[in-house]
Amino acid sequence: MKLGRFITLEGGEGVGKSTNLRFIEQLLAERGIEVVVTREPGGTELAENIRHLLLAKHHESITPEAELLLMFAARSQHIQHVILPALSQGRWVLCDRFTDATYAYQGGGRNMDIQTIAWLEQAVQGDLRPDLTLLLDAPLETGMLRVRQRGLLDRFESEQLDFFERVRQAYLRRAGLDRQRYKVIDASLALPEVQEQIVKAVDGLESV
Ligand code: Z5A
Repeated sequence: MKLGRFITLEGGEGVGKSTNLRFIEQLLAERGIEVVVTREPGGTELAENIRHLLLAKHHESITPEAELLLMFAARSQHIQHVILPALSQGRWVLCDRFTDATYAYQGGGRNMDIQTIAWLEQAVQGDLRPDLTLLLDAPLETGMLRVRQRGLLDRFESEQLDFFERVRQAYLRRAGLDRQRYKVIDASLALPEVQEQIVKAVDGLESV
């Protein structure tokens, strides 16, 4: 049984997910809402180990199929041990990336079959879907510049520009299919303006 609300933050590299995750956490706390903040891949001990495997650079290349299955293996642990228990206790869950990232990175970026992703989604999640997905969208150069200023790049961040363009387009396509659940936020604006859009989207969810 699900009582709390499930909010996910999505978008490409450096669009401000982590920054705005902290902002939303504070916003909800001010309204007296108990919130669990978490991330994917990760969120449990085992899932964080899988995250490390996925982000590190290895001598052996990871096949797209292995990457996809590892994402869902981590997600299964995360859902059963963190997300569902919190929601069933009435707490809200705020998650940095979820299955939309799989559609965008493995589906869009790696050109993997969408039906296979949809099958795994159903098998691992059952009916669980986010109540609200904030898609932080910005031109590639904006996010890339922010990430590169940070220093060393992980395995995903080392991909080519056309990979990230496919990821961005896949996100926007999905958002276009369900305007109720997705709110596209213009993340190229200055932070106060980005956060103004976020407050509106979260207010919309609260009043539902
Ligand atoms: N992945 C996948 O392939 N499939 C899946 O199913 C899932 C994930 C779940 C996880 O990385 C990787 O896993 C990810 C996709 C893949 N690939 N990559 N890369 P992650 O989510 O942990 O890392 P990330 O996307 O690379 O996040 P990030 O680089 O940390 O970016 P961010 O959280 O969106 O940005 P930030 O740290 O909040 O902001 C970056 C900088 O910009 C920082 O200095 C801020 O102060 C600054 N900033 C933020 N907003 C603004 C504005 N509005 N103006 C100016 N400056 C700003």
